[in-house]
Amino acid sequence: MSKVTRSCTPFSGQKPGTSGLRKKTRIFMEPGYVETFVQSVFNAIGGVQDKTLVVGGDGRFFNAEAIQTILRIAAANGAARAIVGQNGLLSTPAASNLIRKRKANGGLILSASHNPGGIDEDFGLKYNISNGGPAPESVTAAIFEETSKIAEYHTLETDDLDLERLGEQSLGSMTVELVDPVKDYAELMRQLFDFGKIRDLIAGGFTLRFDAMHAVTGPYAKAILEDELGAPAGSVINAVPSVDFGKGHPDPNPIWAKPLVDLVMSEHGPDFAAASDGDGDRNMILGKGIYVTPSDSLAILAANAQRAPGYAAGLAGVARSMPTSSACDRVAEKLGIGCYETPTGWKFFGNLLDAGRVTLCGEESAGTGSDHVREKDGLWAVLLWLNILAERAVSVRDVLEDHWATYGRNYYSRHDYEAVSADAAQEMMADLIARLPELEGKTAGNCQVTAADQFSYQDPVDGSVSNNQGIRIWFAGGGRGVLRLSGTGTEGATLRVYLERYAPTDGDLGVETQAALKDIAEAVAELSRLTHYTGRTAPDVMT
Ligand code: G16
Repeated sequence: MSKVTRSCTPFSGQKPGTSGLRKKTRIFMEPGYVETFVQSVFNAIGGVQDKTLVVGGDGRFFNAEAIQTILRIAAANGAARAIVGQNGLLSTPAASNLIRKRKANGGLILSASHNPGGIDEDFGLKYNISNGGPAPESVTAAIFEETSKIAEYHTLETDDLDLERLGEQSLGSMTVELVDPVKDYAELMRQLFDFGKIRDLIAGGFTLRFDAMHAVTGPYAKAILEDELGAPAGSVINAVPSVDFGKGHPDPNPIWAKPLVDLVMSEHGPDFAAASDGDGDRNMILGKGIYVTPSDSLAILAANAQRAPGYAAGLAGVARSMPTSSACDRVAEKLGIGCYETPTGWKFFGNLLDAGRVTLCGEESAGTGSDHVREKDGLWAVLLWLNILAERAVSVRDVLEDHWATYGRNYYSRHDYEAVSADAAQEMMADLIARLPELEGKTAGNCQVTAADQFSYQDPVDGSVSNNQGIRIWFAGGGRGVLRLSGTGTEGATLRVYLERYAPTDGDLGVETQAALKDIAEAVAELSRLTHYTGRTAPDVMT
């Protein structure tokens, strides 16, 4: 086994987006691509000499091969230890937990999240820092800077490791420790929730279905929901992770998890259903005959978290991404706790969590989490919901309707226009930005604009500023439209249009969501000249 230094030239476009580097798998498979990116990460963080790293991914195509490459580079750069999930598997929240629990210096997580997997689909790689959370913008900017000037990388010439064998192996002078991906995570969940109560609920006949979408949460959900909490075998479906997610799209939303939605809407649907994504950090919550929007789910969890032992002391505060509905703001106000509005990207919650300013965070993109790790956590959200349902002994629908009756309802939907020409999308945004100052007072369809701006964020902990984080348009009556371009797509541009309208407690709380938002959707399309620029008249996905 010998250490070698290979000269290389930079690959263009190794720029981390909303959540790490995401590209087509074939791009990651180009000779030297993973090597240069990983070496650039190590260069940007001051090297990995004597450091401990956690490495794992969602099991998609090329996961295992990329892990072998990462381990060689880490060893050749002098890392002391790599803690790796058996067979290269670690859900994103489980990786975050391991970084924290084992006091690792950081971690490399391989995932393109909810994007499909396969040689012609997507792959991703991101670096998480020692708090267990995604690297902040200062670090991702330094990584990108390194990728643009990299001239050599260090690696080992050696055979592949056996990623199945639990325990320690040596790779040069680095120790590689293969761990059970589920054990530590399950232990953490046991500390946060009343497993006895949830077990009693299920034993009493409460039925549930969890769709792991052929992705990484399968083993976690089986171990926790079936083996430990007593849900009957078969309650967790699509539970075996596969490299191409069963040729599916592991995105837990009403479009891609439609069979689950159809099931809960049917006569024989379970009392509770949920799904998680490729790497296990997203969640979708459903009850008999009802879908809970991620924004409502965050608000409901914030209002009820104290019913779970891990949150019995109350919440320090809550945070949500800017495009997420303001439903949780109303809960924070009632609880008299802080509420923060951050740009899209879980990395922006890290400082608030570390500083103890917030306990719960969430996003419209099906992400909810707490200070137990520094990533969003799909199964955690499911367990918190189950704990609340066990305590309140009412249905999901009752919880939701009771919430609206108490706080009013924030009607909410996101419309995605996928694989739009990147140039057209940029032009559309630039045109709208140029016209922002003149929008106030304008009428579009049935809506009148009251204000419009671009969202900027100043981190209250370290003072860093992030500009250009999305266009906001407010309408008379309290409606809002937000437009931004996704930072996680791999093909052209994905335009996201976020729509929201508030109905007070004495307003109409039972309208169909898209009907409630129709006027705002039309106004936003008109003001942004969406069809003119994109050629689209309807979104590809509505969540
Ligand atoms: C990532 C980020 C989230 C973000 C989501 C969508 O999630 O961690 O914070 O909300 O992408 O981002 P965008 O709108 O830019 O596509 P994940 O689950 O994909 O890692």
